[in-house]
Amino acid sequence: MNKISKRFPLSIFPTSLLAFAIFLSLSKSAPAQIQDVRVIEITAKKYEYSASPIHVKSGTKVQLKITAADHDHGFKIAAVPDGAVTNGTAGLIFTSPQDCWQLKQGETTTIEFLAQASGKYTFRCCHTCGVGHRGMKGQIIVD
Ligand SMILES: [Cu+2]
Repeated sequence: MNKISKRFPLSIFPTSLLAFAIFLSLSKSAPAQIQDVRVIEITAKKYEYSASPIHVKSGTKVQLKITAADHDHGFKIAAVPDGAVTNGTAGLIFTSPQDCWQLKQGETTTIEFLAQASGKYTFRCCHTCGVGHRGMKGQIIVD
């Protein structure tokens, strides 16, 4: 009798370990089920982004994969829709916000955000790339 009561606490150990393992496997797989990520490939070249405009549905998690084809370029976009006050409620929620993403020639840069509020979001080049630099822009339209 005395022997059994001494062993009892040990028998709890494997059970709690198993519960912990189940918890870990569940918490790992959960985020993928909540949101689908839409991957959109864009090419940046003198002096345009293709394709543009880009339409996405509100509530979509978006991953832009931007490849600078011919030269270094940049990517600058406001988190609020065109015409809204700059300190207004963000419509695009960026995973890692940046003022200007640098797009290196020949490389692909990934920019991730949640398209939360509908509207037009104009993006433009923020790396001086030549005579047409100022006109190099595109649009994301959240429907
Ligand atoms: Cu430019």
